[in-house]
Amino acid sequence: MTIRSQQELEAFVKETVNTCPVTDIHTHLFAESFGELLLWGIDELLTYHYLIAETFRFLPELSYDKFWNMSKKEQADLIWNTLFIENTPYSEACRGVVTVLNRLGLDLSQRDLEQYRAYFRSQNTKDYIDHIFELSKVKSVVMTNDPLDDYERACWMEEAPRDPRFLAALRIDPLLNQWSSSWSKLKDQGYPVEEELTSQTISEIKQFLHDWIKRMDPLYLAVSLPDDFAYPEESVRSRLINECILPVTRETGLPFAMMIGVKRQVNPSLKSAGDSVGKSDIGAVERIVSQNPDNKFLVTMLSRENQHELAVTARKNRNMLVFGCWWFLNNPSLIEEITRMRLELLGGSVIPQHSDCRILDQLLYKWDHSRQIIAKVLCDKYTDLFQAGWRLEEEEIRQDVEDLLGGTFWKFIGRPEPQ
Ligand code: RAT
Ligand code: ZN
Repeated sequence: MTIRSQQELEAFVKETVNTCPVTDIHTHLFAESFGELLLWGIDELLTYHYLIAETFRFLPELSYDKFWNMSKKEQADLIWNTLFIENTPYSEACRGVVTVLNRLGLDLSQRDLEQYRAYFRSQNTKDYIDHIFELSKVKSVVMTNDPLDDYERACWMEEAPRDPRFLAALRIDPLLNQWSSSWSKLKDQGYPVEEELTSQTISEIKQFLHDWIKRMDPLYLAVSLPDDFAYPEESVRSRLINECILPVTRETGLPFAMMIGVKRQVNPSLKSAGDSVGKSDIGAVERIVSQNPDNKFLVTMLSRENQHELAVTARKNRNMLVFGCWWFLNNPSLIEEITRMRLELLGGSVIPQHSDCRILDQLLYKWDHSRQIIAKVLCDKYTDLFQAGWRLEEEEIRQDVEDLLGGTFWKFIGRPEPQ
């Protein structure tokens, strides 16, 4: 059906974006078979590392040690009181908790944390997972899978039946960023490697990657990289990229996902909340993608200052797909600005958003909030076309939205989208 008016256009775009099933291409969520790695519920929501960092800002007297020695429940109580009772929860991470509680139908007028806890206690994991996927209209999520984590590795070794909603991504941060301590872990797994990158070590690392690719069936290999990431350079990381990661991803056809611009542990006292951001050199991205045209790259950058040049670099290199508004960029004002700019430079050849959820329930807010903005930006783009006399079919809009919320990713990785 042809859209006849601007009003019709707006209503149709909003409805379509709000109901279209999503493939969430980067999360830290886990399927039920991963046991304690799957996080959900109010105490997990409240102790999200984004909220921990915010809490310390309001409690200058609170010692870091005192906080970290508290139980999870005590930490959650303190965060709730500080950010939700004593202050108004309008930061994006706080607003997220409010959206989740609201979407679950809990009574926000009471602000009664114990009542919320009682609700979550009454849920069982299996049904709750189904409920969240249904409510958020997320079709599948890509996990972050670390083969050097002992607990996680044991889960993979059990070969439990896979939940098709939870897809794998092989994360290789320890390999690329901490080789001096990781090499012995490969050795413990039976790969005869040494710290020095001898030819045997290189071929054993490649074997390690091939074995884990076979075991996990990941959709891509991924790494987060520091703000001073350089390529090429004289470094262990660059050698590992050139001699292991690029050949293995080329052979297997898997994309190499680079998440660039994190300054790890600028405040170690904040532990998992202690990482920050730095502007990176787009030249490193340009060089790695253009010198390796037979490799596929998924790229996101953490600094706002890198976003425009990142989009331009994607215009020049079709083996690269930009994805998501990552971490400190996952805020409405920045998502809007970045999404608008990306659609203007790249049309639909982009993945506008991923959630980065660590706690299952967060799917509700991260996607609700992002859908709102994606719909708004798309409406503006379609309105510009409409006013210039271009007439759109509903089916065309539906297709665009499906592509932005998953289709473009599946086409890029060259796999059929699971139905
Ligand atoms: O957004 C986050 O939760 C960060 O802590 C990181 O996990 C980041 O997304 C990453 O994947 O390294
Ligand atoms: Zn992440």
